[in-house]
Amino acid sequence: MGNLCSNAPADLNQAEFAQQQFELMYWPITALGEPIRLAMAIGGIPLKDTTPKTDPSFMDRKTAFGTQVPILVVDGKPMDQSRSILRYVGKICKYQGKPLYPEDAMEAFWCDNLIDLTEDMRSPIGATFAIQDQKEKEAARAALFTADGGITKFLKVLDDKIQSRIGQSPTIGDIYCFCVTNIFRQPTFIDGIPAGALDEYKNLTAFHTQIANFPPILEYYKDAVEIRTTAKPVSTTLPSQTPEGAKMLKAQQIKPTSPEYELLYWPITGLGEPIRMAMTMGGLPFKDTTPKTDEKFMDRKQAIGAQVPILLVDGTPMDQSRSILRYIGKICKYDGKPLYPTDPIEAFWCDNLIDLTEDMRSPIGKTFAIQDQTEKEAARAALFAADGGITKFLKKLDEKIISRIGQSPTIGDIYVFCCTNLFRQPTFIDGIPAGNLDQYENLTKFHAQMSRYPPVLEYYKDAVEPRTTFKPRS
Ligand SMILES: N[C@@H](CCC(=O)N[C@@H](CS)C(=O)NCC(=O)O)C(=O)O
Repeated sequence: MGNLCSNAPADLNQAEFAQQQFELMYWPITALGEPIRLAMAIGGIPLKDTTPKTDPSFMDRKTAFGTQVPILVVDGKPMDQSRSILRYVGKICKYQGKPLYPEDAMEAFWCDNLIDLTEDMRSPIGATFAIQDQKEKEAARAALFTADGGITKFLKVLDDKIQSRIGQSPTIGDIYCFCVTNIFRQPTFIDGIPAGALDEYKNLTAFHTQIANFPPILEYYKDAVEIRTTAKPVSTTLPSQTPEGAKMLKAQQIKPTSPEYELLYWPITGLGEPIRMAMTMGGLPFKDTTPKTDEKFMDRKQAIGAQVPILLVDGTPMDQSRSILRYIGKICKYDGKPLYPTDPIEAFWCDNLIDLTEDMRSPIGKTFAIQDQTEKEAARAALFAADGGITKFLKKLDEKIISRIGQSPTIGDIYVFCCTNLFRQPTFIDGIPAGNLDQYENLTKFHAQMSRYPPVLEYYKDAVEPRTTFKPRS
């Protein structure tokens, strides 16, 4: 039987997983735990659903695991990071014989892309949880749903994209989108969400009907109360594919044979560099386009209508940096091993590293909005103080990264390397204290390992600032 730390078989046998004991530790709310619960329910794998309400030792156990919930405990061993868990569960769970995380690299890309777009849509709510004053908090939340609101912007894109999912077999991307949009429907555990906030999104409504009517989902929510009533169908009439949805799906189904790759991104490292580096390590030639090398850059980006980085595969645009990175990881190998592991448990740890790195990187995001230079630099320096928002995760990363020393490189490693380099001098982000990563000995060893791979040495051999941090430090 597959043990959590051994290599689970690539050829997944549902019966085998049915013998493992799965327990999910999470709050009684839906939020980031619900997609995991739902994926397991669809896959028919029994799950012990543990909350502080059902287990008096919940908080002690969580403290002992030393991480955030949701935590999936498999045969007593903890797995954290909700979307890493979800991808793992998507590989071991099937609906009508099809894995919830597609095996085909291009199909998996569109599944990841839906998760990442949903994350862009969800994440603006995060900052509002810190607002103490109730009225102010509710006003801030309502503002996110106004015509020019931070969530509205992404809901529009999501409403358009979701058309391609009508009539398709469910994936964890669908499940994630379904659960996360439901937290913005009334009744919800988040106060101050305007009633009917999603009513104008017709495609999302059709999509909700489709997902809510899948038999295992209907069954799962049949006795749902309060916040979970939003997961029940509002109609039993299943939606049909729109012409636009059919067109999108066709564009997504292109199977590139010997394609040309072009990356559109700013000249900085940022979220484009992990993709550049993965393609370099995988020996995949690509055209590296920035506004400096293409005067039509902004027009082309505008016409595509997405944020950069954008990877063009034979002219077809793919967006969302980590979705692109996972795709590249599946089609590229280093030393004969794919950069995104094929084994579900190995892939889980690769995803887990990416998600932890995101937790570490993301606090810098809000400092970009600070106008006053002195204030901005102070806010950035504070993130690296002993109790700083980045320090907290750097410590965890430093602990975890030791397991990667001496291992074959993955896109998880590449992501850590590129994102930690953002915080080394010289960097394009001002106000980052010099030498602030020096105390992390494992990250220093890891930097030495990554920077010395022959294709990495070659790629950065003539690097100038800020890419000099990609060269070996000694
Ligand atoms: N979730 C997206 C976020 C993309 C993003 O934030 N892109 C930044 C550069 S790192 C940007 O410039 N966005 C504005 C734009 O492309 O117009 C991803 O991972 O690709």
